[in-house]
Order: sequence, then structure tokens, then C-alpha cells
Amino acid sequence: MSILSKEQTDSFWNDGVITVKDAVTPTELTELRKTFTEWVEESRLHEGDYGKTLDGRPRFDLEPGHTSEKPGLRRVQSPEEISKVYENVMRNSKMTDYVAELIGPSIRFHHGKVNSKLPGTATKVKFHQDFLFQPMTNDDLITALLYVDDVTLENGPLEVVPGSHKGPLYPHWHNGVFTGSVDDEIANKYSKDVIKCVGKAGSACLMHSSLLHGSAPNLSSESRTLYIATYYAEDAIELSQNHLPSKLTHSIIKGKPSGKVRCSKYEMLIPEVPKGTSFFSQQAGSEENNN
Ligand SMILES: O=C(O)CCC(=O)C(=O)O
Ligand SMILES: [Fe+2]
Repeated sequence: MSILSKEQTDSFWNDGVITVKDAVTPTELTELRKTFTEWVEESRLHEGDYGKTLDGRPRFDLEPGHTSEKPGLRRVQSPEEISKVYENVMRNSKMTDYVAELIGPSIRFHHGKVNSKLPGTATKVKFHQDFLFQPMTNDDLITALLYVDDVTLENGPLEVVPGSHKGPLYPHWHNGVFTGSVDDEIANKYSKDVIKCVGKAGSACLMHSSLLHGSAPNLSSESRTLYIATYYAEDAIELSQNHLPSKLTHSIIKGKPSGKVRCSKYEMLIPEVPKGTSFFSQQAGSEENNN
């Protein structure tokens, strides 16, 4: 039996995005929040990025200007590796059933992260397409953004350009530098078409990975925490270095291996893995400072 209506499925393929309710249980939500709050508390003890992921980069990414009084923890990379709560949601929550219904039945895990916008921080995300960071043999890839907090018009919601997943893959390289974002001209061209994805905590935004999206700073006094997990159709194979490898990358989440590979036709420049902690340094053009 389907858990998504025909309207929801059609909207996903037409617009490249849907928001679904109750993607996690109230208990899962409470645990996700509690764990993240503990990470924010821990971040007060640090002056720079810290922790270590599989490829040696820091796990905890601090916004420039972070202090113990005013923490600016903006990202936790591969939280599933260090938290059973996040691993359980990534593997077993209702969010995975929704994703499997759209691009499954069999799906694998690509990477995960928490993106946070604490009140008073400047964290913003320039417009980009996730696929340009993670080419695969086919583009049945979904970025699932789980709302750990209520997401409102004021606290820096995801902003998307509906239908853009069907359009061109825009260059994310500019003058020989992988900036992890599209040209300002492209972002401006689509600014009138942007919609903001808001919803109650526990909802999830399911986004096609070719969709053009970004987000603005949090202008409210409420935090905006998203747990972002990317899944892909089991018959897709990665074509470039994973920018956030973890011990769970490529795990089968639903279904079973088919032994097949499926290919779609497209071309793009091969992305660059960040030299700094995460794509925030690529987007800020500060890669050199983070070496
Ligand atoms: O945190 C956000 O608002 C969006 C994050 C995003 O697009 C990404 O990490 O690829
Ligand atoms: Fe993104």
C-alpha cells in the first residue's frame, strides 16, 4: 500500500520537491533534538572546527565568529556515525519509506549531516544543485531534509526553484574554482520563482538532487536545525569521490542489491571535495584559509 498520495508523487516528479508530515515519531524527534543540543553545548568548549570524519576532515563545523557564549555550530558531518539516534532515523524512520516509494523500492545511503542555523548566526547557503557535488550513473537521488525544529519563513527555510530539476545542470566551477554554487546571474534569474519550504518539526522536505536551492540567514530568535540524509536508487553508482564519506555510505537501507547499474545521459564537470571542513568554505571562497 502506498503511503504517498498520487498528488504527492506527481508533485515530487513535477516540482522536484514535496514536504511530508510525520517523517519521524515524536520520540525520535525528541531524541534528535536532545542529541543536537548536547553537541551545541560541547561546541562551547572549542575555538575551531573539531572531531574527525572518515576522510580526516573535522566533523563539527563552526561558523566564523563562534564563541563559547554565542555558539555557531553550523554543521555536524555524518552524525549517524557517532549517534545511534541519528543512525536509527537514517535507517528506519518513516522518512525512508517515503524516499523508497519515490525512487525505490531499493535505496542506499549516500551521506548525512546536520545543518544548523542558530539564532543570531550568519549561516546562509548559496544557490546550488546537490547533484553537481555528487554525480551518479543516474539521477534518482533524494536529499531528505528532516525538520528537527519548526521551520518558518523567518528562521532561514530552504528556498527552492520548483521544476528546476528538469532543467540544465549549471556549472559550479567558476574561473577554475569549484565554488559549490551557481553563478549569481543564474540565482538572480530564478529569484522570482523561489518558494520557501516551511513546516512543523518532524516534517521532511524531500528534494530531487538536481533541484536548484539555497537558504538565507536565520533572522528569528528560534533555531533552525535540519537533519539532511541523501539516499539514491540502488542501481546508481557513484562517479566521483564522495564529499562526506562515512562507514555507512552505500549501505542498503530498503530492499536488496540487484547487481545492476542504470545510466542516464548527462554531462558536467567533476566536482571537487572541500579542502576545508565542508562546502561552507567552498561557498565562502575561503578554502585557502582552511587548509
Ligand atoms: O541548510 C540549508 O538550508 C540547505 C543545505 C544544503 O542545501 C546542503 O547542505 O546541500
Ligand atoms: Fe544542498
